[in-house]
Amino acid sequence: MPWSGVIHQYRDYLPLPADARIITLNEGNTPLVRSSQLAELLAPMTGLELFFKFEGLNPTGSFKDRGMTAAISHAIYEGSETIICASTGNTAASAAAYAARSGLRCLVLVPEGKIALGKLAASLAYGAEVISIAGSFDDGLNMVREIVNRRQITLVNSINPWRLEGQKTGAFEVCDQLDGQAPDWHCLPVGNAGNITAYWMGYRQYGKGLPRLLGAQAAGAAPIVSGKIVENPETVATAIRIGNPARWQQAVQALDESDGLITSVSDEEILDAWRNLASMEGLFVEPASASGLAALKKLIKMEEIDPSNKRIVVVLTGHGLKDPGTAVEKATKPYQLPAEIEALEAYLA
Ligand code: AN7
Repeated sequence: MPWSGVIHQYRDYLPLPADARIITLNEGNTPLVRSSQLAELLAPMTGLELFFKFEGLNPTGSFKDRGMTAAISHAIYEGSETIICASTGNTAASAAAYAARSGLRCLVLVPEGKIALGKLAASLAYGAEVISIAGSFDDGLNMVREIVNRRQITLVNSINPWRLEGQKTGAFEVCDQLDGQAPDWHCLPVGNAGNITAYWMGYRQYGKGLPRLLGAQAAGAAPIVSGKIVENPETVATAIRIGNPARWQQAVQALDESDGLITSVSDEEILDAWRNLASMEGLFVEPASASGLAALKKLIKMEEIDPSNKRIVVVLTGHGLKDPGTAVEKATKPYQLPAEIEALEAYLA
C-alpha cells in the first residue's frame, strides 16, 4: 500500500474516532540516515552506530506535520472553523498548510523579526493570517491561551493533546527503521518540549524498548536546564528561542523516566554541529535542528555518554531551507570571477 501519512500508517495506536476525516499531506516516513563520517569523528573505533532522523523532509519542512495532521483532523471532527497558534515559525507553517487543505481559518502569532524567512514565506503562501507581535514566542503563547478561553477557536500549539498523539509516530518509525528495536539514546532539541514528550509517549506505547533521552536547549534559552523561566531568551536557533516551555513538566518526567539527560549548548556549538551535518553528512538543516548533535558531541567529549557499541538516533527537526538568512550569513561568501574560462583556470591553479 502506498504511504498515506502517519495516521493511516499507525491507526491502531491513535485514539482518533473511526469516522474522523483525515487531513493529511502524507507526512512522516522520513529517512533514518546512517552517519557517513561523523560517527568516526565523534567516537573513533568505538562501534558507535549513529543515525539521523531527517524530519526536515516532511511536507512543510519540519517535524511539526506529524502532530498537525492529528490536531487538524480532530479540529475538523469537532466542527471547528478557526485555529490559532503562537509560533517561532515551524508550527505556523505546518498549521497553515493543513488549514489550507481543510478550509479552516488559520491565525498564527509570530515574534516580530525573530522568525526565519522560509517559515514566514510558507505561512503567507498557505494563506494564514500572520500576526507579527512586538514580543516573544512566550508572549504569543500567553495570548493564544487566553483567546481560546474567550472565543470558539481551536489552539494547535502542543498544549493540544492531539499534537502529541500524531507526533509520537516518530518513535514508532524509528523503531520500525531499526528492525523493531528502540535505540540506546535518542537525541533532540527542546523548545516547548512537545517533541520530547511525544517521543517518550511513543516509545512507551510501542513496546519495542526504551531509549535514554538526550535533550538539547540553546544556552540563551535553557529554562529546563536551569530550572528557571528565561525572561528574554536569545539564540541563533530561533526555532527554540523559548523561555517558558508549554510541556516543561512532562519533559522533566520523560527525562527522569528514561534516565535521560538535558544540557545546554552555546550558539557556537550549535553552529559547529550545523556545519558538520551539512559538510560531512550532506544534511542541510536549520540551526535549531543541529542542537541535538551539538549536545551529543558535548556529552561524549565530557564522558557523560559512553558511545561504545551504542545505537544513537539524532532527530533533525527542520530543513536548512527554512532559514536561508542564517545559512548565507554564516557561510564564506561566494568567490567572484569574470565570466571567462581563463579566470576559472587561474582560480583552479
Ligand atoms: C526546528 O514552531 O516551537 O520542543 O513554534 O521548530 O517540541 O517545541 C518550534 C520548535 C525543535 C523544538 N526544532 O521542539 C514553533 C516551535 C525545530 C523547531 C523545536 C522546534 P519542541
